[in-house]
Amino acid sequence: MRCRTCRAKAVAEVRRFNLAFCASHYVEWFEEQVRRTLRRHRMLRPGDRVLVAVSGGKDSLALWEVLARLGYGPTGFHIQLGIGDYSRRSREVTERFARERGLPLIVVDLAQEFGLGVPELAQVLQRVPCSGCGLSKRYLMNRVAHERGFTVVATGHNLDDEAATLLGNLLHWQTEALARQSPVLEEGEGLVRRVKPLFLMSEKDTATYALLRGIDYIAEECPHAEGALSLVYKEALNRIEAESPGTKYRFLLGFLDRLRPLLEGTGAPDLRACRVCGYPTTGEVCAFCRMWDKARERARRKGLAVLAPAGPSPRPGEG
Ligand code: Q46
Ligand code: ZN
Ligand code: ZN
Repeated sequence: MRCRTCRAKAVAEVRRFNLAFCASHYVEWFEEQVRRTLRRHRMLRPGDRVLVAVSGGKDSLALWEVLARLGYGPTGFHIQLGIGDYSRRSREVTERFARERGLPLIVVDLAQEFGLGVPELAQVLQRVPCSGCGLSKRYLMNRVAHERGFTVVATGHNLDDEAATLLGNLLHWQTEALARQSPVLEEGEGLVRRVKPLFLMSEKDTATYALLRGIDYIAEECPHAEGALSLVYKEALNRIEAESPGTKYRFLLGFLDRLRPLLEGTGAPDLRACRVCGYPTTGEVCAFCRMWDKARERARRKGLAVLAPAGPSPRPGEG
């Protein structure tokens, strides 16, 4: 195999497009693809301040790297979830990445700010860890971005993630979730725009990019990811992809081009300000505030050490 640009020996292949590249032309191709995605979907606009959600895995670090190289001056945002060694190593890797590249990083420690880490939260709520964790991550990304004057949050979701989510939403006919599945979620009152600049790059593409750019990332998955249905969907799609390269790409793009426009506006909930935190919700009190209130109450009754919650932060519009 030869590089399609310079004919040197190829080291990386992109099967769905039948392309192969040497190391330097692969890196160039990857960054150009992301640049085009940003432009085509108007993800980042003049004057934007960009916050990148960083777990320490290959996708989020690759995204941070590309956005920095493209000149967007992104700030990293890492949540210390308190999941044992996995969280400790994730934080180390993220902090080292920021330090080595001189990039700004914001870290929020869940246990310090709200009193419990993800495992204790799951224990007191008697729910799977991912439910409280996912809700907290989504909420905090928006709130921290809003409070600190960022106009957009970028996440490292890749093609494999998005295709697996789409498959899951279709298998369970989650029509509201389907209507919301988009590479760009526009801003609203108290809501910062959310974008997924890597949504057309596969997991393998970002892993190759991270490797060729010398990014040291945490390869292990969160221990709670094991057994998640999303992994089963990914495996199923990988089997189809191996037989028919390009399936995931066509599956996702076909949905976004053909089906999603028909769902536009359906299931868009009426939002109002949460009585406690002021951020948008469909009910009186948002799911985040309700969950943490219940968790802290139960933890107190069980005699688990719970720190006082962080002091009030500015409500949307006041900050
Ligand atoms: S970090 Fe949190 Fe994930 Fe771990 S507990 Fe589940 S949601 S699996 S991306
Ligand atoms: Zn080349
Ligand atoms: Zn709230």
